[in-house]
Amino acid sequence: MKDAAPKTIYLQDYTPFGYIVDDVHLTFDLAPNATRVTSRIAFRPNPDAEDTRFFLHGEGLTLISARINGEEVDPELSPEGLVLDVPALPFIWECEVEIDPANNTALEGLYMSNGMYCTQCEAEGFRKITYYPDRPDVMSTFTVRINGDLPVLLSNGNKGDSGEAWAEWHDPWPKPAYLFALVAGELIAHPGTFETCTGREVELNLWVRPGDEGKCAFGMDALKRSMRWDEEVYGREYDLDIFNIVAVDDFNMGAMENKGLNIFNSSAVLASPETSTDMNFERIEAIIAHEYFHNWTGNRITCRDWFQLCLKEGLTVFRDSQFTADMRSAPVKRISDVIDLRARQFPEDNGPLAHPVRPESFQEINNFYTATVYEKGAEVIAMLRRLVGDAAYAEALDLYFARHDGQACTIEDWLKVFEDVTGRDLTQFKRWYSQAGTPRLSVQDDWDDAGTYRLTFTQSTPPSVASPSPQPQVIPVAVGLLAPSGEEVAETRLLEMTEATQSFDFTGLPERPVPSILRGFSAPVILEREVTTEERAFLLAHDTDPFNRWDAATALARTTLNDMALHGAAPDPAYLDGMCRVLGDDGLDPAYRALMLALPGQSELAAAQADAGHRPDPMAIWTACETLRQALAEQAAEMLPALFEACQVTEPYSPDAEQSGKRALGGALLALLTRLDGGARAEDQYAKADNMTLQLSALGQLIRAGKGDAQVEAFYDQWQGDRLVIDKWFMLQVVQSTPDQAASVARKLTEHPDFNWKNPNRFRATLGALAGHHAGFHAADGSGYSLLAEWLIKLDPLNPQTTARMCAAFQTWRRYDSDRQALIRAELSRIAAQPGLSRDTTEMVTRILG
Ligand code: 0A1
Ligand code: ZN
Repeated sequence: MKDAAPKTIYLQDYTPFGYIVDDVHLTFDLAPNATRVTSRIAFRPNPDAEDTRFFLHGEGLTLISARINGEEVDPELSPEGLVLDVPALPFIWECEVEIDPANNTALEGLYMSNGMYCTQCEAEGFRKITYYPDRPDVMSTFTVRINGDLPVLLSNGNKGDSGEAWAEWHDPWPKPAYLFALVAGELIAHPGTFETCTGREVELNLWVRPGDEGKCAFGMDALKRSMRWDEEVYGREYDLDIFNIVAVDDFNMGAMENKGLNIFNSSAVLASPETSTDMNFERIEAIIAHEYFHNWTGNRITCRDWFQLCLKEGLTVFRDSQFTADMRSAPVKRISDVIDLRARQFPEDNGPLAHPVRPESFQEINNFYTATVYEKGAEVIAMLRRLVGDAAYAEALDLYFARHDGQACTIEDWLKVFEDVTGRDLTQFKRWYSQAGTPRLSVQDDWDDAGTYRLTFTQSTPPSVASPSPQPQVIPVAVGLLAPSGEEVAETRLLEMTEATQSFDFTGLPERPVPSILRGFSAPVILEREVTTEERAFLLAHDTDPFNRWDAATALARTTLNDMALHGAAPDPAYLDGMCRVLGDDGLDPAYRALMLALPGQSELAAAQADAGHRPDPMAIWTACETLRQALAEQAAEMLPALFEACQVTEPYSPDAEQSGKRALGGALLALLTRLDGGARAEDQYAKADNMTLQLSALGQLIRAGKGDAQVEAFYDQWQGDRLVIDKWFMLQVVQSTPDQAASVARKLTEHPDFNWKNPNRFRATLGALAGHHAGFHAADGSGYSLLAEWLIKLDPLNPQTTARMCAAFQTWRRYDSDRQALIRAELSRIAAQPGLSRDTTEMVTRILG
C-alpha cells in the first residue's frame, strides 16, 4: 500500500543527486518469503550538486544492517526510504535487507511467477529490492551474485563465474537502477547466435518454461532481424557478449528492456502457428524490436528524470514502427498506427487525462506510460523527421549517439542535436512536447481563374487542465492535388504551418483541383473540413496516397454511420458502391483492402458525435454499424464467395505480410459472408483450421451469429492447457457478445474456474475486453460500469498498476448523457472511497473525475 497523502512531483523541481555511484555489488540469497539482498555501493560526493542530503529510496524493505566504510550505522527510516549523515568524501555503503518475493502481487520489484523469480524495476521498482538512489540519472556499473538452488540464474551484463547453486554477472555499461533485472528458475533456453557488424559473436537465448520450447523460433528470428536492422539503419551495434530474453506469465506491461536481460510478458514473445494469430506474430516482432532498440535509445542514452520518458519511448516507438514498415508493408503499418492513435491517444488527449508528451507533474509515474508519451511521442519524432528531411535526421541521430552516449538526457538535449545539425530554431516545435491536446486543423480553399489554388489552414487546440491556453504549433501538412479526371497534378508538398491561420498557394493549374490533405497523416491533428460525399468517393477512387485513400473510406463510413445513428438515415450508397469497388480491386494489397473494409471504432464515432455537439447513444452507434455491415454484405453478396476463395492460402503457414494480408481480408470477408450464409462457411473454416488465425476468426463469427456454443466448448477443451490461448477464449466471448449480453458474459467468465484474476493477462482479457466493447460497456443499465468497478476495487490492493491503467476506461464519461454520467460518477466515487486505495488508482480516479 502506498502512502495516504500523495505528493505531486514537478519537472521544474529537478535537482541532481548529491552523490555519484561508482560501482554496485549486489548479492541475492533467494528464498520465496525471505530473500536477503546485500549491497556494497561506492559513493562519492557529486561536485555538480547543491543538495548533499544522503537519501536512499526504499519501500517495503526490512533493514537487517547498514554500514559506512565498515562501521555500523543507524539511518533514519521512513516509508519512502532512509536518510543518514555521511562523510563528504568517497565512502562505501553496505546494507542487508530482507524482502518477500512470494507475496509481491504488485509485480514490481522482485516477485515470483509460477515458481520463478523475476524483477520489474521500471519505473521505481528497484527501491523494493534494496535501498538505493532509485532515479534514472544515477548510473553505475553492477556486479551481481545470485545464490539460489535453481538451474537458471540470470542478471544483466556478461556472465561471470558460476557454480553449484550460484552465479555471478557483471554489467560493464553504467546504467540506472530501473534497468536492473534478475531471473531465477527452471527455465529452458532456445539458443541462437548473432555475429555483429564488427564480427563479434553474441550468444542469444530465449528462456521459457518447460512446455513452451515450441513457441520460441519466431521470437529468436525477430531478435536477429532487429539486431541487423539497427546496425544497418541506425549504425548501432550490440555491446555485450550475451543477450537474454525471458518469458514470464505474470507481467503488468508488454515487456521490459533491462540491459542484456529483457523480460517479456509471455504473450509478447511466445508464438506458434497453432496457438498465435497473425496479429500476435506482428505484435511480437514489433515488441522484440522495441525492447532491443532500447539498448541504444533508453539504455546507453537514458532519461535524466521520468518527465523525459518520451525521450526513450517516443524515439523507440518511432524506431520500431520504421522497422515494421521495412519488414512488412509501410502503408499498412502507417494506417494501423493511425487507427491505434485515434483509438487510444486521441481520447486521452481530449479528455480529463490529457497531458503533454513531456508531462510537467505527476503523483505516480507508472500512470504516465501512456499513449501520449509513447505514440504521440513517436508522431512528434516522425514530424521532426519530415521537417528536417531523412538525411538531416540521420545526421542528427549520429550526433545524438556520439554526444550523449552514457548520459541521462532531456528533451532539450534531443532537440539541440537537430538544431545543431540543421541550424533550425526548434523553440516553437518544442510545443509538441509541452502542450496537451490534439490540434484541430480547419481548411478553406479558393480557386481563381488565373490558375491559383489557395489553401487556408486554421489551427486551434482545445484548452485543457494541463494546457489552459495552447499556442500555435508547427504543423507539417503534406498536400497533393488531383485533377477532376483523377490524375495527380501536384505531387506531395510539405507545407509548414506555424501561424494560427496561414495560406498556401499552388499556381499554374489548368482547373480547380481536388486536394488530398494531410497525406500519410503528416501530423497528429484532427482535420476539420467540410467535404462532400462525392469528393470523398473521388479520393477513395483516385488518391495516390495510400493513407489518404484509406482515410477517405473511413471518413465516408464515419459520415454515413453518424447520419444513421443520429438521424436514422439509410446507409449511404456512395460508401457501399465505393467499398464494392475496393473489394473487387485485385490491384490492391489484400491487407490494405481489409483495412479499408474495417469500420471506424464505435468509441471514435462517439467522440466525433460529441465533438459535433451531440450526446452519443452507444446502442444507436452499434445498431448503425450492424446495419451498415449487413447492407454491405447484401450489396457485395455476389462477389463475396469468389473473393473469399481467392483469400485461401494453400502453402504451409507463415506469419509473413503476404499470407497474413490474405487471411486478414479472408477474415473480413468471412464476417460479411456469415451474415448471409447462416454461419456455414465459418463452421467449415473452424472445422478445417490448422492455425489460430483461421480458427479464431471462424469462432468469432460463430459466436457473433449466436451459433458458436459447440465450438466455444470444443475450443476450450482443445486448448485448456495453454494459458495464452485460453486468454483469447475469455476475450473473444466478451468481444463478440451483443451489447445487452456483454456485461453478463463477462461476469459469468469471472466465475469460471480459470478466471485467474491475479494474472494481468487474464484480467485484461476479460474485463479489458468489456471496457473495449463500446455498447456493452456503456449499457444503459450501468451493468458494464459496475462490473468493471467491482473488479478494479478488488484488484487494487494487490496490483495497483494494472488497476490504475484500467481506470482509463472511464475517461470519456463526459461525452455521454446525464444518466450514464451519473452512473459512471457513482462508480468512480465508489472506487475513490475505498479505504487504503493505492496512490496509482487515487491519482487516476481523481484526474478522471476532474
Ligand atoms: N519500458 C518498457 C515498458 C514498461 C514500462 C513500465 C513498466 O512498469 C511500470 C514495465 C514495462 C517498454 O517501453 O517496453
Ligand atoms: Zn519502450
